[in-house]
Order: sequence, then structure tokens, then C-alpha cells
Amino acid sequence: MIVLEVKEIKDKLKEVLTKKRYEHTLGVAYTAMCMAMAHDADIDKANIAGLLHDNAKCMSDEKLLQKCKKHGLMITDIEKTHPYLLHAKLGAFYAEYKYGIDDEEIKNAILYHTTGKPDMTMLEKIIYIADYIEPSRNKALNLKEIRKLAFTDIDECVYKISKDTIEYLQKDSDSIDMTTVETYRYYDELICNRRNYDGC
Ligand code: DGI
Ligand code: FE
Ligand code: FE
Repeated sequence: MIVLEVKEIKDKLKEVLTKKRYEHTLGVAYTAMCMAMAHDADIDKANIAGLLHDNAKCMSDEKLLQKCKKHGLMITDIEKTHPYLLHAKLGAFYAEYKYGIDDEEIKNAILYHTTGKPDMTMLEKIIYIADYIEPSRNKALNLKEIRKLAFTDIDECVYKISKDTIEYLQKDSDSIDMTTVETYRYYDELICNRRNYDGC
């Protein structure tokens, strides 16, 4: 098992990512570390997961499909038609085999950073959110509110991101991964139950 220092991980990423993607990567890592501070999570794990979340992003669809097949990673129907989704799966695999990460929570945070999943761990939520709000992101709706929620109410923040993502993807509803829908349903129910419990 190879174990790389943060500096070595950054140097390796610089070689495989475009300049813009590398800047985004640093933005996610720094945002994830700040969120870890706010939510009593492990700052070093947040850094590593943030740095590695898009390590397999700068690849063509053909290459993503070919590499996943080569390494025996299961490709779902939606991933066959939308291969860019595979950058999360291949990225989690590379985190272990190219960057020496054997921490399951870090690998899962990378694996689910695009779709989210029901009942995420704190680190999974942090990476899912940091990817959406890091400072160089500027296209999504409601960013101001979502950025604040990242530090004040993390479950409501996941709920809002999954809701806006589904709305954004609705134009082409065949493109929506079931895990993305399950994430939305889980956090919708969680927030709804909490509101009922609070009597509002
Ligand atoms: O890799 P990044 O661009 O930094 O961010 P990401 O991994 O979250 O990917 C963002 C894109 O993924 C964004 O355009 C929304 C899209 N996405 C999220 N869930 C789904 C999805 N795309 C499809 N086709 N299906 C999904 O369920
Ligand atoms: Fe990504
Ligand atoms: Fe990203």
C-alpha cells in the first residue's frame, strides 16, 4: 500500500487535472476543512477527500468506460448513457489504488459526491456540499442561502442541494440516477419529520 503525503497528492493531481479543475479541487478541500471545523469532523480526512473527489474527472467518456471495465467496476444503465457519472466510482477506486487511501469513509465520500445517498456520514455530507458551494462555483441557484446552511444546518443544506439538482435535471428526466432521487426523498422526509416534530 502506497501512502502519499498531502503535497504528493497535490502534485499528482496537478498532472492529471486541468488548471480549472485543480482550482476547483483546492476550493473543495478548503471548504470541506472549514465545514469539518464547524461540524466537529476530522479536518485531515476532509482535506484528503476534498482533494481526491474529482481525481478521475478529466477523462473522456470512452476512457471512463474503458477504465471501469478494466478494473471490474460495475457500470449501471444510467452510467452507460451518462458516463461522466463514473468519475465518482473510478475516483473512489483510484483513491485506493493510485493514492493509497484505505479509509472507507473517505472512499465513500468520493463515491457518493455526485449523487449523494440516503443517511450520509458527516464526511459524505461535507464533500457533497463542499463540491456544490466552493468559492469558484457560481452557476447554481440559491447559492447564498445554501452556503449559509452548510455551516448552520447541514441536513437542510443537503436537502436543498438535492432538490435543486433534481429540478435542474428534470429537463431530461431519463438522465436522473436513482441514488440522486433516493437522496432527495430521504432528506425531504428527514426535514419534514423534523418540522412536524418542532410543530411548524
Ligand atoms: O464533478 P463536478 O462538476 O465538480 O460535480 P459533480 O460530481 O457533482 O457533478 C455535477 C454534475 O452532475 C451536475 O451537472 C449535476 C450532475 N448530476 C448529479 N446527479 C445526477 C447528475 N447527472 C445525471 N445525469 N444524473 C444524476 O442523477
Ligand atoms: Fe465530481
Ligand atoms: Fe467537484
